[in-house]
Amino acid sequence: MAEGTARPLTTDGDRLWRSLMDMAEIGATTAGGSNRLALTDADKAGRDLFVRWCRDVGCSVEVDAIGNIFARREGVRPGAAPVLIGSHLDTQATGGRFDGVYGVLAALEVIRTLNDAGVHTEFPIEAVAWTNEEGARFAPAMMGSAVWSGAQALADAHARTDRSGCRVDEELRRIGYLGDRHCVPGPVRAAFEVHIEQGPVLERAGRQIGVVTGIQGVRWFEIGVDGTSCHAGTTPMDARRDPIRALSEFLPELHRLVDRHQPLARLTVGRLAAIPGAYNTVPKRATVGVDLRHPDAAVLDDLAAALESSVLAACERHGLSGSVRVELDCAPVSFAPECVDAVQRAADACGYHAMRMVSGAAHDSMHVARVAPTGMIFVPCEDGVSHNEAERARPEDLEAGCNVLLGAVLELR
Ligand code: HGY
Ligand code: MN
Ligand code: MN
Repeated sequence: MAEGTARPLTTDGDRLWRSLMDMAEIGATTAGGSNRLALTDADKAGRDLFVRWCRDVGCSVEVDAIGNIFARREGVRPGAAPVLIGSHLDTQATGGRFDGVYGVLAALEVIRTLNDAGVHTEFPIEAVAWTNEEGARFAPAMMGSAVWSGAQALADAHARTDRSGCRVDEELRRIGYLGDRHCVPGPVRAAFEVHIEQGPVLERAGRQIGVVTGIQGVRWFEIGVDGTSCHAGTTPMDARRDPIRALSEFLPELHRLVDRHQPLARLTVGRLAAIPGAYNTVPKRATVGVDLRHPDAAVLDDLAAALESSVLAACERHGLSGSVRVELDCAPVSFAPECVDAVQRAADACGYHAMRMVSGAAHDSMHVARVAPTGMIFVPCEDGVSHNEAERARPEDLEAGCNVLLGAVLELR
């Protein structure tokens, strides 16, 4: 901290931690993680708690037609466009206590701090909880921010179903979050999201703050291979049309393809199913869910093309019919320099060791950045572990990230 400069306003890290632990009680798993899959009763309970806390600090709360929650603290300049700060409350089924929820509760802590300090900003501040960021129950991921930004049609999102056939709109209605606010962005001054890094970069570099300059591209593929179901004991091997024969050829090929694009390319096969799924019946269909990522859009295109030809060629060799459907397609995003610089200045003013970096994980800010100047702030998580019940973050790092979020917002006033 330079001599003579006023100490920046800081947030209450203990209060933030208490809020995080209170929220973590909802959907707590026995292994110490969180399970608040989107639009489940646990997600509802988390949403209700967040809404109550926001109303307790004087925010007006609106919910839009895809369930995004906007908790508004008024500014002093009538008609000024809001600054959005937020993230998501939904988790993976075996998620941690910080992914997403930290960004939502840090936004609330910023509002609590401004109230305590009697600080009024010209613009309104809206703390946001985006619906279904994870895409773990209903694909695609980042659904709420996608609909809000115009990247996905509301009707398409409403019609998406989970594995048991429940529709998004029915579940939103059931949990009381099928809101009447239109899913259109309106003017937004800027947006910030603070999040755990979910990777090892900050921890390895010994830095407390990540000044995020952008997010790598991500694409999801739903691969289907159709064969013919038949008896496992009586059907000769050369008389079968077994979809698993194609999978056992193209999956190794996809990994070899990505191995040739290291260290940046990422391939994850997170969903596998054989239908009907009996030991003694050759499957009539096999489905594979693939997540492919790369920071360079052109390379991601090449990898996607190679994936599709590998799948279809393997099916052809075995006389099977194959399909590759793109379930999610988010191009790499670069954040607005004014927001990146505001985050940097806020980190510098607090005296934190910061570094600039690109996000390996996807975030709602990918969609928000398409309609408003956006920035992100990262803090380390232990061993970079996330999407895992063992996800851990240090209270002092969470407080530091929250202070930078507050500082970045105040940089704009
Ligand atoms: O998929 C992602 O990168 C995010 O963590 N949901
Ligand atoms: Mn997240
Ligand atoms: Mn996540």
